[in-house]
Amino acid sequence: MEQIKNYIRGKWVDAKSGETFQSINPANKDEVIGIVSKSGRKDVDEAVKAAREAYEGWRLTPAPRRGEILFRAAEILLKNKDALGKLETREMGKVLPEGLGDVQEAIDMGYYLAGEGRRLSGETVPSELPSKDTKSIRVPIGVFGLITPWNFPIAIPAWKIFPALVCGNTVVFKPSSDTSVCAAKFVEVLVEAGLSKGVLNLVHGSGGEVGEYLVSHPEVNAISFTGSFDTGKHLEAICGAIHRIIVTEMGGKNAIIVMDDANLDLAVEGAIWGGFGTTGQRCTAASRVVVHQKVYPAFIDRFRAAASRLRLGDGLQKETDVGPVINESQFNKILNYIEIGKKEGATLLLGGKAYREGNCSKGYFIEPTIFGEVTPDMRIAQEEIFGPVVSVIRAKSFEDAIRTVNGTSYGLSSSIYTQDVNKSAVAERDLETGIVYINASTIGAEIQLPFGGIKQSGYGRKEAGGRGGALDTYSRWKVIYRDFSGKLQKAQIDK
Ligand code: UN1
Repeated sequence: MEQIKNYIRGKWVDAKSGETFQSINPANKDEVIGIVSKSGRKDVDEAVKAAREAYEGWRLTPAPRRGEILFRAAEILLKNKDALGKLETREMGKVLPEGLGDVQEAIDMGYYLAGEGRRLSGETVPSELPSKDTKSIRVPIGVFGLITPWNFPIAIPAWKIFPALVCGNTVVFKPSSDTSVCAAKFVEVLVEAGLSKGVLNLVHGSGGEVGEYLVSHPEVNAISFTGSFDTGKHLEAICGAIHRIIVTEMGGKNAIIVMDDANLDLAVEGAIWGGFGTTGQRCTAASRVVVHQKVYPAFIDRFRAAASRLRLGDGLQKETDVGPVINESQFNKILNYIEIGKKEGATLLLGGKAYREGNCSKGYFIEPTIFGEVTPDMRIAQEEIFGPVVSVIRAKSFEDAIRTVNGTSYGLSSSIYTQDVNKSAVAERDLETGIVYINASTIGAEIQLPFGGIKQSGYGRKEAGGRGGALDTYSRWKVIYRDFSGKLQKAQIDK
């Protein structure tokens, strides 16, 4: 079992209180993965101070040098991919291929942003005057507080930490306490890659105590947060009052539209993978499927049949398709939503309860659950459940389907299965989400494109990815005018 410490000013240190908490395997509650330092305000103070002091040196480190460290980090991640993927499965529960995929996403992000260290380009544009040059350049923002969730324990930290670093910011990283061990292993990789002390600091602990204090800390310049809407909104209010930049990414109620001309094989596979992949614990999960009434019965039959074949179990086992959910409070929350669905009058078509067979008795397993005849206003069609529960909604027409998809307070990802090029173009234009997929599920965003949602799914700049989500989020524009005429200003103005 691992002893997991904070990493502050280049040293692994215990929390000042000396207290600890446990990180456990959600597939087997008896297995403790790590004993983790339980931090408080004083630890955050130390970490922020270290990041502040390291900022000058890091800001002035040439961006290509900063990028080289990310390149080395990607190489080390690649070398350790197998072990890290397995650790993800043990600490978070996702099946091993997904754990490996998560590490791969961090590797991709590392290589991609290492290259940005040699670009980080701004613009040069002509001036109105003959002897003046004008340009915009990207500069760092300062000390970034980064708060990450448990569902992508290495990828999402990479989404935030890599661009923050390549742009010249220093970082205080507060990962979810459910995946503290993965977070520490990721920081170890960056340390091995050659980061100098204080540039990246890690503080473990609860969101309410450590996270919130970090967000409001006077020496922090900006925050990036991924998590629930309620927490994100609360943090936005704190930042609004103290004039602090915050980027939030807060989940979704994503939907797949299945039109009457859809290739149903593709649509069913998309609904399975989008609804039950990562046990439904993605902010991009396809928790609603909106099906044209003409193909509703056929879709339901095939979707239910395919979902009933999914095998629950420990994600390290080859035959497992769906792992556990992350912890007891999520487990109870999801089961409660299933009860809400039943009370609201939706038809339970599959699953609907905890799963305790065989070696699943010691974990937080919930059967893949499908509700049919869901109406768009039911709570199970409006609220984020973050578990293996899919609501199928009948649509009268294409327009009705678009209206239903748009009719929630979230706006992260959506998808349409159709063979009609015109309908796909209208969907692309009218679906009110940050990401739209055509003939593919709502999940599977790639790191070289911006990632983030609208409405309650996201606030501020894009969370991650591409130049729009990585560079624009972690740098700011500075505009330079240089006059080399040697003439008085007044003499130059002839307008
Ligand atoms: C999240 O769940 O917070 O597109 C992000 C996807 C993943 C990202 C999910 N690459 O499904």
